[in-house]
Amino acid sequence: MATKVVYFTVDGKPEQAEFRSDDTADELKDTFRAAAEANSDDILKLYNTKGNLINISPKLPENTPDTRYKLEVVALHCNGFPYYMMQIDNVLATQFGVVIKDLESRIEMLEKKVFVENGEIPPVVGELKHKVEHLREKLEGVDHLSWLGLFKDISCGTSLKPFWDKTQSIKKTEEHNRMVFEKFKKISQVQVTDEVREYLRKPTFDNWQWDDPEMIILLRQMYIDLDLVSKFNIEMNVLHQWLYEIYKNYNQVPFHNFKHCFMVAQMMYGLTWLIDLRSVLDDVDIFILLTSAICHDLDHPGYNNAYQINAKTELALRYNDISPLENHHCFVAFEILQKSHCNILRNVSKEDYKRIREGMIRCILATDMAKHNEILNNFKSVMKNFDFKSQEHKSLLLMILLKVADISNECRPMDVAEPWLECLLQEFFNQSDMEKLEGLPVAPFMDRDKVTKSSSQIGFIKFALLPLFEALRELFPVIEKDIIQPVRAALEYYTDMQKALEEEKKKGREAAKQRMDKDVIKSKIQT
Ligand code: LUO
Ligand code: ZN
Repeated sequence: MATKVVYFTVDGKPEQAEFRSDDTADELKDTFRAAAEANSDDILKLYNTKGNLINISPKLPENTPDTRYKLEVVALHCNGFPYYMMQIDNVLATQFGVVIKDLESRIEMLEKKVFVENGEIPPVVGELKHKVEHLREKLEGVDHLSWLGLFKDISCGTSLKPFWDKTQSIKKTEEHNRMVFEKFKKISQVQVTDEVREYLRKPTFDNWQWDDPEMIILLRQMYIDLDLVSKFNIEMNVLHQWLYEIYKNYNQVPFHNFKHCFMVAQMMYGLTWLIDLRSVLDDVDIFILLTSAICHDLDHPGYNNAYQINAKTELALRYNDISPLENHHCFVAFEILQKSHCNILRNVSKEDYKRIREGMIRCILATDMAKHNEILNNFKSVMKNFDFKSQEHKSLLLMILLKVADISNECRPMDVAEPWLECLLQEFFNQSDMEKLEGLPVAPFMDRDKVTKSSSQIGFIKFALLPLFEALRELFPVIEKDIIQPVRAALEYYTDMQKALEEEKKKGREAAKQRMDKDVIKSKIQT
């Protein structure tokens, strides 16, 4: 019986295989599997010298050592990670089309096979088709996926390069950062007008009118106008470098980006003046509040703790599922301060540094909403006889103030707050789409098929925002008019929106019922 020899590479290693022309395709595949040390359910892909995928069968034409085929193994599953995600690497544009086609043709074959045997297509095949279609849409439009894997080590012993690619993530590009820094340096010589400095202290401040370099200047202004630059001997160029490092370490995600950092800092700044916090807190506490607000979401990936934990990302692993994101934000904040040229703490005393570090860690970790009720209850318990001399009472107050600033969008004018809700829901929907694709649990308030703006806000305002703000009002009644009233107005706005939505649905149901009744009557008349 004639035998054939084919030459190929696997993982860059030269191999050759000999087989008989009456061998079956599977036997030939097993030979290739053995050469690639792949297991039985891995997918094999053979490319000819032109880079085209070719079928593995005994009809495979013989070749020579210098026209080798290239064999690739696609691990079907690895750490529960579906193989199509393994395929996505920096040659995404060339490969993923093949992977999706691979998937679609396999489903086609499966559909035919099942139809022939059972005379029908079971729903599961239809669902699989839908999922692959959805995946194609997601991947074709995706620009956040590669970030997803930045904290997910998926190499797990396969020959495939990890699919994420650090240049292709939600990180800002070098030229984008340089352009922002150039404009920032240019305008940093300009004095901010008194009118803008006044406006900057108001909860009505509208961030949508300002670009990133301008917001960096306004953050600098906050340190100047709170006398923190002088009190902590911060050299101006160090402050500039620190603000620029902060800017670079916020990512291009829909909600938890540099604008959110600015908004939380601006709300903290506004509360400082509205309540006159400097009359009850010392400079170190004021510094902790503003600096924690600026640092509190550093390097946020746009996927929350539940995702990090369920998807077993590197962050969840590193922080043992304990507030992985907030721990990471805090780590990045102090990693930046390790660099002398942007260390705004480099001239503070050892004891001030210790207080500042302790205060920032406590405040940033307190922004984990999973700790919301625990922190609020602790604060309420000390509220009864709050002692501004007690360090424990004051540190609870600082945590509450940062939490208030962090989730306070709804106390802003509707045309400032509503776009923020859209950004938030966009980020939540990106996450829940990905969770559906990966078969991970999906939180109802993130599911695009379940959430409406009004439904998400009514519950949130009633059960998270108002209880928090009303607790703070016990200590500082001055926040009633400028902070709490606008939130009540927002609650009314979303309640009315919800009622209108329900009316619509009711009308829709009634119209459908009338149509049905008419059809029934018509059919009765015809029979
Ligand atoms: C609360 C929160 C957590 C993570 C990320 C963003 C937010 N924020 C908001 N959530 N920040 C501001 C807002 C806001 O105005 N609305 C909402 N609304 C919905 C989506 C919601 O219910 N969020 C929510 C509620 C509780 C929770 O953990 C207990 C996490 C998110
Ligand atoms: Zn935040």
